[in-house]
Amino acid sequence: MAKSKNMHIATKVIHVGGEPDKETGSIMPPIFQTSTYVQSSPGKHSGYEYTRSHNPTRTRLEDNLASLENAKHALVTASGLSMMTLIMHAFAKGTKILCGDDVYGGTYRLFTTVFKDFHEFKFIDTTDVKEVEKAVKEFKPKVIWLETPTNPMLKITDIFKVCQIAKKHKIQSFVDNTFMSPYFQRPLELGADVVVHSMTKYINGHSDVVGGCMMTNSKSFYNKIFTLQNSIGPQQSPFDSWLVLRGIKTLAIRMEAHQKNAMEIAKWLESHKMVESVIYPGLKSHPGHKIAKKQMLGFGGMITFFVKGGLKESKRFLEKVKLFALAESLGGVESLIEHPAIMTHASVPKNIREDLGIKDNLIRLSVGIENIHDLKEDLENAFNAIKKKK
Ligand code: P1T
Repeated sequence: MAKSKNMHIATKVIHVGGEPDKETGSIMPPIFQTSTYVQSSPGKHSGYEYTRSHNPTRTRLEDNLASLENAKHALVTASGLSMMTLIMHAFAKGTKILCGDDVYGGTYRLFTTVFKDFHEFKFIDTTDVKEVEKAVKEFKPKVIWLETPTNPMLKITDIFKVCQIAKKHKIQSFVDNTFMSPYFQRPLELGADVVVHSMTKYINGHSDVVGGCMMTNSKSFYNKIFTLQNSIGPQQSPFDSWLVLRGIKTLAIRMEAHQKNAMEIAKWLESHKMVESVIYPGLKSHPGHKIAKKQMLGFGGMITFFVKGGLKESKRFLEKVKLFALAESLGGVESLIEHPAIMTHASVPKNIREDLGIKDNLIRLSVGIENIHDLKEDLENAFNAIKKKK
């Protein structure tokens, strides 16, 4: 087979780690549903001793993931948050971490509750490079943690510029790339040290697995995280790794389809009389549109918008959609809709939420790959239902 680094990502998702089984020719990889491996003599084995440490199905997935971000190493865990937990354990006690202010609510909760007595966090608007420079001088962080686009406000940080600052000051940089997937954004190529994903979302793409991963070119950081994963034990099950290997094969066409639908819906919402404003990186009105165009290969499938009115109107809208399912999560083939203030970002304190713009009339869409007319009709029916009840 051709060297994977020369392949297009649409080929890698199918073939890297997806090679036919050497023993039987099975075109689909076996699920090594085993906890342990037989040794021929104590300590003599084929590299697999116990599934908490290694599993051949997981290895295939890790090979695939590393190739997608053009990374040397990848490691998979049972959820996005468990990967972040391992990473937080990798830092010395008291590490200063500069973090984007609009991260996923669960990330915020993990950092500000579980790790608040271990590390020191400062949350700032990383979309403002001057703010980052100022915070680096004053706070002197050892780690910068970015999420871009952010969840749920879809704020765009210039990864290259922030990573340049990080390099100059010997700060380790991390990017949560969940919203773009490696298909639309590859932070390591823009200077980041480590990329993190919730595989639960676009990477798996079918809302049937929870998983997390990280990719890096640093052997020493990979070794650190591997040791932590082996010591703490949040490994993904062989079956779940197999499901992700199956889901990831269509990443390229799914991402294109998500983006096509999202772009059309975003433009349609922007001109809708029941909508106050729309946030989508692909719209010229988005403040980060230029940076998005520079560092992303597409704009993704996530949209947030403010419906005209308040909590009453947004609740009514969310109750009336039929095709869009009212549920947390994102990135599956089916369209989802949710209310960040009550659902995904409830663990962010109200005053901070409001400062960020996560208001009661904010609605988040994970646009699926269904027929565009059906999706628009569903939203239009829900808008009409708000009007009727007035
Ligand atoms: O759910 P889990 O696999 O543990 O991943 C957490 C996570 C990490 N990073 C980002 C950007 C995320 O959006 C998430 C999970 N987000 C949701 C469940 C949600 O509905 O936003």
